[in-house]
Amino acid sequence: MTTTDIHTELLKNFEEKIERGDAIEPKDRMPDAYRKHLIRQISQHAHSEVIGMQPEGNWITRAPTLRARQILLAKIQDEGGHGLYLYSAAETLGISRAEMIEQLHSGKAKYSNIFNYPALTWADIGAIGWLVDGAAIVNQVSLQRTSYGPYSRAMVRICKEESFHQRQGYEIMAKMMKGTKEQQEMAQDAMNRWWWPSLMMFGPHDSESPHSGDAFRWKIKRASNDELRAKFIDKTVQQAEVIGLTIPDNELKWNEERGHYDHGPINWTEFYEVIGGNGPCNLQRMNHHKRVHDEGKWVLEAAEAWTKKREQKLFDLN
Ligand code: BYC
Repeated sequence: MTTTDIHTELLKNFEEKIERGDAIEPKDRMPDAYRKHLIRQISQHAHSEVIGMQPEGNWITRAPTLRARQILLAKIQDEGGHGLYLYSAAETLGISRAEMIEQLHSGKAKYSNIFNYPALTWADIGAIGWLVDGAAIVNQVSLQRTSYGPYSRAMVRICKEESFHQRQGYEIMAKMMKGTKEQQEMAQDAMNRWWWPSLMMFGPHDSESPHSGDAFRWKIKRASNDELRAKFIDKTVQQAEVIGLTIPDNELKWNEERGHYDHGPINWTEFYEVIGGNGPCNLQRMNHHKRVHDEGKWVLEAAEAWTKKREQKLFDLN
């Protein structure tokens, strides 16, 4: 067998596995492009979870009640945990955590557009939980069936926690809508500011999505950007109606034929500006991450020194 024959045989095995719906595991042979595609997506997903702690973290000390503070704190800790599952899943593909952080700091790796907007009021915490986590769940439920085993298993655990997050946000919004006129206005204002960026979370329209072709061929993506966006809109419109919030889109209308809501145009210029580094909070988010990363270096160094010492002890005993 020549090298080319072996290569063709390995590729055939991989494609048959994908076709049968078998999970691809870390030690399986896989095309380099599949590995790179997953490293890009999973690491960006991990960075989103970690950077996403910032806008919410800003409100821990200002939560209106002790109960609200405890719940918010628990939610933010969950997001940190999600980041860790995902960094671990990406590491099984042959990239180190340090390399991923380096790619984030250099701007090579993206993170979700949504975390580059400020959380201005307590209602924003409601909007983040309800809309942002709500959008994330719709996306992540479909990723539970993604073809890479460690990613799909991480998604199963993450989705269980996300549904609590979504309810936490919805509860805040529902409570504010039962409150004073000022509280109702605050909730509507948060809705107005977070609605469109939440729709952008699903990525560009399918016709403009360069990675979707490979993602579908390899069963990394199980539903398209537009399909998931439509699912999110359909369920959120109902929820907004129940608590009396208005979706800030004059063109929003049920389309009987499609079985989905039609919506107004999304501002893709804003989306590309934000993911290109020019959103309202990109600089703040990145500077904060870099500063905290530097300040926490001693923890990593201490852990490494301890491991080295322990290994030496074991060696001496043998
Ligand atoms: N933001 O070809 P496309 C959370 C980029 S966090 C920024 O459609 P793909 C939470 C895309 O990367 C949940 N960039 O890409 C945490 C690509 O650029 P590159 C985060 C975006 O990968 C704390 C280009 O646009 N969830 O729940 O097929 C507190 C073309 O896009 C975005 C995930 O990360 C965006 N929104 O599809 C609260 C889900 N959209 O890489 C909540 C996992 C697109 O070539 N990721 N881009 O430079 C995915 O499912 C897919 O990667 C996407 C994009 C659907 C996001």
